[in-house]
Amino acid sequence: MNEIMEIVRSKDPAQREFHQAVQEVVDSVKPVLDRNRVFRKEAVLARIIEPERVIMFRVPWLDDQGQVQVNRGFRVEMNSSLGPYKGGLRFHPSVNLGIMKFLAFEQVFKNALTTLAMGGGKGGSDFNPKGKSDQEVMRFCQSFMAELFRHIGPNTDIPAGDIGVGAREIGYLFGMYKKLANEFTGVLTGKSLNWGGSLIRPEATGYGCVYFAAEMLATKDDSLAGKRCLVSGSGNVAQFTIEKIIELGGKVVTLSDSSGYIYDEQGVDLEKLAFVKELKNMRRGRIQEYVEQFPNAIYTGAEPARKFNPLWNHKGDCAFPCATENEINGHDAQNMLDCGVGLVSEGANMPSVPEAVGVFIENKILYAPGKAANAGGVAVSGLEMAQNSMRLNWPREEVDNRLKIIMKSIHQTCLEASAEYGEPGNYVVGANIAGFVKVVNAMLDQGLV
Ligand code: NDP
Ligand code: 2IT
Repeated sequence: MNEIMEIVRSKDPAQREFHQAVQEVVDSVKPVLDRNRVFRKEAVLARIIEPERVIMFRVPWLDDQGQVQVNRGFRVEMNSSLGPYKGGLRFHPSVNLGIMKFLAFEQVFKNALTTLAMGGGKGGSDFNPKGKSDQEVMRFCQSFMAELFRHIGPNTDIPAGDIGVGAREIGYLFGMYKKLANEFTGVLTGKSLNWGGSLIRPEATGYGCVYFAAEMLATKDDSLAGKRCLVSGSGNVAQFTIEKIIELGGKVVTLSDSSGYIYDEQGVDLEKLAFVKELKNMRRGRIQEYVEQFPNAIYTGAEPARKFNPLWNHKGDCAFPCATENEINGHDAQNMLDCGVGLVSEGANMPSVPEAVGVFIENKILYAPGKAANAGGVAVSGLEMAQNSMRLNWPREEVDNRLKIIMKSIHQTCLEASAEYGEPGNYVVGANIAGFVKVVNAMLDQGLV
């Protein structure tokens, strides 16, 4: 195990997020390898941490001033033992190969947990969509796809959205793919409804994250009704997490973006949520505007140098981090416990640093890691692929029911795997072991490739 981590670190010393994601899985699966000589002999760990293929490419585009801009594009095809590579595209200035590899690695285990036939991948660019015109975003997406199209396909690799990639970007990317491939096919998920998208895909990650929380609470004969909830982010995942919490009777008191957060003691209701959706999805504004519209709320600007994030220092029962990786540090985790938080369900990928995860686990709160709790998004992407293959569209209730069944099954799988390996109730260990065993068995069936 130590040797594997040494290799991971020395081969790619700068890829800290990737080291972090691998370390967590390595720690979790140690008892599996101890019990299984074949896994050790076949060097499954060394194989699973190495991407099957990495594509890096130049993305040149012209801005509205006619200036040439150059970004870097990525697609990490991590593991295809369970199905074609599947995973989102992220457009954010922080994107680099280490971030892409951590996300692709997490995606492999997440997709395995969904019960659907999907391998894992991730891609994106260091392009920053903030402040860009629709025309600039379109030219960027077209240039990005001009290279990516030769590497993807409905049975090869199926990208979707992530941070900075929503319905607008998926539309431009799809249009360019269709032109280049001369094929109308389900090569991307998260498409708009009237040209191949699935009902519930926009809602799926947030809804699924709340369904998972409800499953965890049900193990304690509890529910979300009356719970005070702290939510971070205000994008796709946060918006539909809030919508479902409200529907199930909870009260959401926080929301954020990268500039700061709002605290609304009266709670974010459906009317306020509609404002947030319009603000973020249509006007692409800042969350600070919330307090101009609803003056009872308080806005606090982000200060990265601060030891802890005050968003996580409000009285609450449940927390739903839905912004980005490593947004909860050890201080934040301790503050959350001191404020009464007894459940954390991660909408974001790897939002908690290892120290924070340690605090949650030691204190035995209900803690669901992203690869289990946010799997609803990619699961409904899998359902979108199924519908595309059939050239049919399922009604809302059908997709939502399937999503509920999948989240329930992931919850059960995590509990069973954690109990089997002597750590009952530890969803981190459960998710990592269940995902790992499924992927590794498929890899071994398919030989040394
Ligand atoms: P969006 O782009 O829709 O929203 C992202 C939100 O997070 C925005 O509020 C954004 O603020 C904030 N944010 C982004 N980066 C940072 C940062 N460095 N610091 C603070 N805040 C930040 O993305 P999604 O809602 O789709 O994604 C949110 C998280 O959920 C990500 O971790 C993603 O990987 C994960 N996820 C997404 C899925 C999906 O289906 N979309 C599926 C599973 C997981 P700002 O507007 O200022 O940038
Ligand atoms: O992190 C994720 O699971 C996603 N961004 C969704 C991926 C997908 O293919 O729907």
